[in-house]
Amino acid sequence: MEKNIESHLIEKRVFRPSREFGKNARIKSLAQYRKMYRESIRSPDRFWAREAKELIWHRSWKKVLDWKAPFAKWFVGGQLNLSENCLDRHLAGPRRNKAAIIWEGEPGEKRTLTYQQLHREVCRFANVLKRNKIRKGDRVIIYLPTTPEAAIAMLACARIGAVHSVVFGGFSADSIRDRIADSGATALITADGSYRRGTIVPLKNNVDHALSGGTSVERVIVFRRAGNEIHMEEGRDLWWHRELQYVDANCEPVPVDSEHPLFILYTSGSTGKPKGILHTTAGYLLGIYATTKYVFDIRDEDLFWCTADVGWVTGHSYVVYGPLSLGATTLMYEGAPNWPEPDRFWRIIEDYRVTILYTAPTAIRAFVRWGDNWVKKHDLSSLRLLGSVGEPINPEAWMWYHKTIGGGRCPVVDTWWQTETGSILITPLPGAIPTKPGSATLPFFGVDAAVVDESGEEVGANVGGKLIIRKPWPSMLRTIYGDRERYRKQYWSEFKGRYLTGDGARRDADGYFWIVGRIDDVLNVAGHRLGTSEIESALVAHAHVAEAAVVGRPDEMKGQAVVAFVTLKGSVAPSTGLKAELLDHVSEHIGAIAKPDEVRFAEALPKTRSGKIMRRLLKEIASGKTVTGDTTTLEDFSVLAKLSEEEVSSGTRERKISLSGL
Ligand code: 7RM
Repeated sequence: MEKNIESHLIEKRVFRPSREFGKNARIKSLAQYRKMYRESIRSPDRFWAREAKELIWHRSWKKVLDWKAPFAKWFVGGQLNLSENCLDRHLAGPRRNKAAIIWEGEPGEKRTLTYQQLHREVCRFANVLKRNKIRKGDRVIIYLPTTPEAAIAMLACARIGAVHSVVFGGFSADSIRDRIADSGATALITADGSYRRGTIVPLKNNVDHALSGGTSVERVIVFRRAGNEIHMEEGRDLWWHRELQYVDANCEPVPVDSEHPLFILYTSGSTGKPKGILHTTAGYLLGIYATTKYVFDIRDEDLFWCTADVGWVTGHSYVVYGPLSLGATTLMYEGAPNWPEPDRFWRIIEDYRVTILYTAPTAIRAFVRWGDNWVKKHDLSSLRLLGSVGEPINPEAWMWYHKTIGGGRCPVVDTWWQTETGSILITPLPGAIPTKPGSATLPFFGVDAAVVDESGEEVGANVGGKLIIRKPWPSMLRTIYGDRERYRKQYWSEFKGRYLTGDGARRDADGYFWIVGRIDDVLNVAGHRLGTSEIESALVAHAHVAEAAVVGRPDEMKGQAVVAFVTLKGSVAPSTGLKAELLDHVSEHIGAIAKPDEVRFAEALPKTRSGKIMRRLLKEIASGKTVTGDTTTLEDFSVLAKLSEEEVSSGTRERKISLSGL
């Protein structure tokens, strides 16, 4: 048996929910959370049935869960419609004229759609889909910027039972073509262009390339966003606004079975072709409904801003479906966080008085690097709750977020989940669960999470291992589209009947989860198994470091040598002296075992479109190889080229900022 992952960085700070926050929250105390959690694990059927009764159904379910591992069916026999749950049901009362979506474009345009208006637009666009022979079960690719039209297109698909597959607007023609081929989509919805850091991204152009040579796509509907010159293919391409002239605003929601497919979202496997993660209707809706309600404790008065792009699962669940299913107001922003200046987010929060902000560690680390002055120019006193998602958040970044953005008064919810899980699985509840910087804390209701060793045995406190989920949960993926065998193998075969997350983690003596990164990234140094996040967090805790990525390089003596790629804050220049200082710093914080064998200063780190550091590529660079693996999810190719140069010259060159997925 392999050794367990060791933990050396122990965080001692604890932040208890304020009495004020707890008083108003749905879950008010740790005791209340524990009681409900116990019930949700002992009697999941009862627990989830009670939650599901808050949704609207056309036909009630006969059975809550049918589990023939690894295939789950939730709310068997039930029928419902997701767009009806997000729209129609809010029209009867005072929410009818409340803002559903508040949108700001990168160039500065502002739009607000009330629930009534959004309902109308969704009905009209659903009629456009029907007019173009798109039927229940058909797959539709959505390749749009983060605009209300993205939400409208998604909800219109759901209204008629079509299955959407949103492709992130930063992806290339090749990625679109692969996703069309895998899904067999017959229609595609796009825009002429979108704005990114002041320039126009030629979305329609990319689509033309993707479709050249022939695909299953017969119809392309084009939303005019940027006004750039584009080609319209006769007989295939139609303008969104022209199509609207032919339809009325009456479109009854089509009731679908609970297990009717809702969407396919592609994620890159670390190797091989992208996986189409399939989510179905009732379970997914319930997962995002319950987490938006309890984790963000969302209220009618809130303005909720999740900064994710709609092309990422976080955009699906917490920009669109979660907030709308609760009748809340969701803010959408199209562009980059540093356009025209690095204070765009803080400007938006001040202008609209955002109350809940949900963003990613990669963004938070960038804000730290850009400096506090950009924040201090703005009044952020409207904020009451902060969230983080996407990567482990380094304790120093957490502390900065809490103090500088949250003014020390906002709870921080570090939410762990995956495209596959559909909704948040491990997270603090803001009025109930004390937080520790860097920990996602405790499992959400119904989530039976554990950390196990190679043989599947649960490990003791502060011992690292593999993070698994031992019971099915409503918003779990149902399969990899078109490949049930890959689904079984990838997620359910290592420990039979248990879901393998692929992440490494440990639990501390309070049962809190600390995610230490992807299992593939775990280092093995002289027989010690080390998670990457702890060494990275120690580096980020140094005053001059903005970001760090730690990887292993084969080493004859030690098995693996530790290589740290480090980016520095603002005006700090790389130097040999600083390298030595960083080595000492890690030794002091964690111990000599974790001390990097090599520190390499970099201008930027290679990241996925959603901001996750791609350690796999750094591993190849660290061992002197050329990069061979899949790089289709890489945000900025120039970063790779620069990293391969022997050493970054000193002095301050302008840094490329890679945050397009936010
Ligand atoms: C929502 C999303 C999933 C992977 C996951 C982790 C990492 C996400 C956290 C986190 C530590 C967190 N979906 N991850 N959230 N690691 N703490 N709070 O990110 O499919 O794109 O990625 O992201 O490794 O397995 S995803």
